Amino acid sequence: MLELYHNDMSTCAQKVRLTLAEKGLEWEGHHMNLRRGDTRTPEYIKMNPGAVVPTLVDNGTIICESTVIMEYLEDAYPEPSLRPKDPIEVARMRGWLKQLDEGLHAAVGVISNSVAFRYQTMEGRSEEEVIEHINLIPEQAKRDRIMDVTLKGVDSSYFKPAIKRWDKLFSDMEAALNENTWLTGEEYSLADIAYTPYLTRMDHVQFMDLFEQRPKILAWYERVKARPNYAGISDWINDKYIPLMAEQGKIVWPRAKEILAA
Ligand SMILES: N[C@@H](CCC(=O)N[C@@H](CS)C(=O)NCC(=O)O)C(=O)O
Repeated sequence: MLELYHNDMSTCAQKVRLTLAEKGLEWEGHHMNLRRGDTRTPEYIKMNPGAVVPTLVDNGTIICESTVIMEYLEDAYPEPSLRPKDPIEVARMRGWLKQLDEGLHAAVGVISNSVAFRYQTMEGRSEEEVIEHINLIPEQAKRDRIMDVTLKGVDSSYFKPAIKRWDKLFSDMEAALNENTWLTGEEYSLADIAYTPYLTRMDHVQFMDLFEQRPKILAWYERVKARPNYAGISDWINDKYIPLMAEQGKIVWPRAKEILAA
C-alpha cells in the first residue's frame, strides 16, 4: 500500500500527487498542517529528517525527497512511463529536476513566504513564538532563510536573488519549449510534472506578467493544466490560501518587476 504524508498546497507534494495521478496509483494520504508545525515533531523528523513533506511509504519502506520519490514511482510502477527512452532526453530531464533541488525550490519558498505564507505563520503567534516555531527547522541554512523572509517579507535580502533565479529559469524554459512540445522533447516526462506546481504558484501569486514575452511557457501551462493528472493540484486547492496569495502578490509584483528591469 502507498501512503503519502503531504500537504494540500505544497509544491513538492503536488509533484508527487501529479505523478501518482498520471500513473493511476491508489494512495492513502496523511495531511500535514505546515503552519501548525506538523512536520517539526520528533516523531515525524524520525521519518523525514528535513521536517518536510512529502514522505512516501510503500509497504512500510520510507522514501523522502520529492524528486527521489518521483523516480522511485517511475521505477516501481513503470506504466505509463514518465521517463523518456532517449538517454539524451533522460539527461535533460534530470537536468531540470536537479535545478529544482539545487536552489529553485528554495527560491520559490522565499517568494511564497515573503509574499504570503509569512502572514499565516505569524497569525496568532507573538514574535517570540514565530522565532521558536522557525527554530524547529533542523537545517541551519534553511532556518536562517525562513527566519529572514518571515520577519522581513520582501525586504529580505533573499527576495531579489530568488526572483532573478526564477526569471533566468523561465528564459531557459521558453527556449526549451521553443524547440519541443515538452521540456525534454516530444514526450511528457517527470520534468513537466516537476515544474507544473511552480507555474501554478506563479499563477497563484499573480506573477503571470513574467510570461508576457514567453508565449511557449503559457501554452505549455495550458497543456499541463488540461491533463487529467492536474487533479493532483486542483483537487487539493486550499481556498484560504488563494485570496491571500493573490492580494499580497498583486502588491508585491511591481517590486519584483523593478528588480527584473534593473
Ligand atoms: N527537498 C525537499 C523539499 C521539501 C519541502 O521543502 N517541503 C516543504 C513544502 S513545499 C515543507 O514541507 N515545508 C515544511 C514547513 O514549512 O514546515 C523535497 O523535494 O521533498
